[in-house]
Amino acid sequence: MTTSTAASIPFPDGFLFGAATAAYQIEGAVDEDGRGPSIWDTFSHTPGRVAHGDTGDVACDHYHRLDEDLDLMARLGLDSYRFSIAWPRIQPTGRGAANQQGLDFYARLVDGLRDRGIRPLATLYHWDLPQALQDAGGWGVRETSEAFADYAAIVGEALGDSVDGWTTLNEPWCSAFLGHASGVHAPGITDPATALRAAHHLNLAHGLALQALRGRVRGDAEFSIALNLHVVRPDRPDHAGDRDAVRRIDALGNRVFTGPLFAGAFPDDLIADTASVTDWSFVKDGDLADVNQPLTTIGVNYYSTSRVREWDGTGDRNQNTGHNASAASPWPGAESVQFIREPGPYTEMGWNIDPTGLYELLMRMHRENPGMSLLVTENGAAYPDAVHDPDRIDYLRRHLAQVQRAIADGADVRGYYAWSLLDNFEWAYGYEKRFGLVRVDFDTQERTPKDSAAWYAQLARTRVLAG
Ligand code: IFM
Repeated sequence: MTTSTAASIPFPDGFLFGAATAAYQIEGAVDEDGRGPSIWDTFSHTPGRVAHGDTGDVACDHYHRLDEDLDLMARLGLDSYRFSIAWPRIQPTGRGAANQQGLDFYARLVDGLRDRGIRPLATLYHWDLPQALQDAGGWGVRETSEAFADYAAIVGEALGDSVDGWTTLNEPWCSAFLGHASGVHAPGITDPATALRAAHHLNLAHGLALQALRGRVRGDAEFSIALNLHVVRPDRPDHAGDRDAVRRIDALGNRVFTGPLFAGAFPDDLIADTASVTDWSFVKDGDLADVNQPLTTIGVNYYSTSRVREWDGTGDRNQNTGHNASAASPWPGAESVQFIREPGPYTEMGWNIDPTGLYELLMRMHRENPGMSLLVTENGAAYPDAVHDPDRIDYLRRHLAQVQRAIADGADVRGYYAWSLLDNFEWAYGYEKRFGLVRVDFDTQERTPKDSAAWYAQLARTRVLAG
């Protein structure tokens, strides 16, 4: 293993410099042109769920400012744009006939990207489940996975000729565990057993959607899933209890997805850890084969690391996790784990900055899945509202140096998507946290590229990491 950061070596030919967004975080226009309500509409309109009562009703008004935003991407010289398609725009209740106006919007987006020489990378699901499906059980029931395959077929049929890359799900860990265990994301459920059911049904949805896409989309299309895998460190590496805490979080945060997706099996230790919560009888014969479909690419979303130790029953058990200090653990099978605040520095989210975690994750995925290419489908940082944002430039530069290091050490990393193109609706934090390369004034909707946008544009042009 080399340790060079290769700062002045150009990124490989064809390496994609992109930026990412998600539908509910930027589009607004939540009740226009036939869009139905999603779980995030319901959640954000429920008092107390989102900071300041913010909602995605208007967000960045991207739905009405599509051409302006496409021109902005062209000015930044992006090679690729990662966006998500809002399921409730395509099927307002999550089932039945397609809403043509919804499809037309994404056709305009994709055509606008191609006209500007920007490769579209479409994510089918970035958390905005149609509310009607939630009312019928949401990710707790397998019918939602089946409905997702029908949705994927509709979208693949409509856009399959012009989209280069398809990502099925964004961060299913958040959908399953933040949505159904800790409840800080929509639909706000706090039931660990439902979280595990949701994890399985998300995996199943991914596999069924891939089967639906194949044959409907271009033969050379790439297929991926974007995972926010955890880089977990033991607080006391010599302590067996802390190493077991790492194992438990690795099972619940990572292998609950990578096991079925890439090896067609749930890890035995996860099943044992969670035996008091569920008997896993919701996994039916044939499901794991359906989940374990060939993929071309693994999408890696990375922001920070986690540190854990064995919980001794005292002190703050959830440091730096955004959860109540003394609350019972929401994590099934990991009730004995304490989260310890990582050393700083931190971003505005309170997340520690450790670029080596990205390297470790890329190398792990490379080792465990030889032959698959990798994309960094999200990486970026929230900082206080400012157009001059040297901290963000530093964050991006240091993480991109670790991407180069992983490439130098053999990982087939094909691209990097900065999170995010625009300041946007940061889920339960509302508009308070700004991740954009481009500042958005949420009163006027004026877009102002930050210094980091100019820096990133230069990188996309020169392909060399400056200083
Ligand atoms: O804004 C989110 C995004 O929707 C999913 N990944 C993490 C980002 C920052 O929290």
